[in-house]
Amino acid sequence: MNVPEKYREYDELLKSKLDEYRYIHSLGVAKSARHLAELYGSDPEKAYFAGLMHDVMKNAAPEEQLQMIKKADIILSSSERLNRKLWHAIAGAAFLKLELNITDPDIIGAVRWHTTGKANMTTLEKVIYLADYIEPNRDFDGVEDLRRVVWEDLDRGLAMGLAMTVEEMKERGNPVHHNTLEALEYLRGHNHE
Ligand code: DGI
Ligand code: FE
Ligand code: FE
Repeated sequence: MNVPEKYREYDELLKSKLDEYRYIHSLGVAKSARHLAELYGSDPEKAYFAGLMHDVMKNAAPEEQLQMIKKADIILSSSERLNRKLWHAIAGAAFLKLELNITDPDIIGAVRWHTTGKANMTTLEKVIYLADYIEPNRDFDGVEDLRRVVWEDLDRGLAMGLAMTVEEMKERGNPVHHNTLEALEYLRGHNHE
């Protein structure tokens, strides 16, 4: 009903793998990603699909996530191994590649980097990172400000989203992943003109 007919089998898969909260969030990310892609010149269909699938491994048991990562021959860095919140993005990208035979590197990258971001992101990667942050079901202090900036300017929105994550991690006493810091530094280095 909610998801276009051509994605029906993926919709069924998500319904079987995700709890209701995460499923509804995924639909929100898909729709926001499509709108952002239309606005910022990325492929709207790829954006919808990547948004739909970005959290596909989020509700899987940690052991299952690690298994999927191992199956894809990915070796986690020590900082990634220590933070299991980061696993679902890596495992999700591996799942798309290995189980769904998705070969588009931009779609795989968008899922892979949706939690931390990284330096020099593609437009699709930025779109998924931010759609995850501002989809309509998100409700946290500052989300309205972030939405406004994201709809005005993708890179300023990205810098704001990344900075909010850094602040949040500091408040919670969690280590900030180096990819998140590198994403911010990269944007700062490219914003002097
Ligand atoms: O999967 P979602 O909840 O939709 O969102 P997400 O993939 O951005 O995951 C958010 C979680 O990941 C949240 O609990 C905080 C954590 N996280 C994001 N960036 C970092 C991080 N945790 C650490 N330690 N360091 C980070 O840089
Ligand atoms: Fe996620
Ligand atoms: Fe998400």
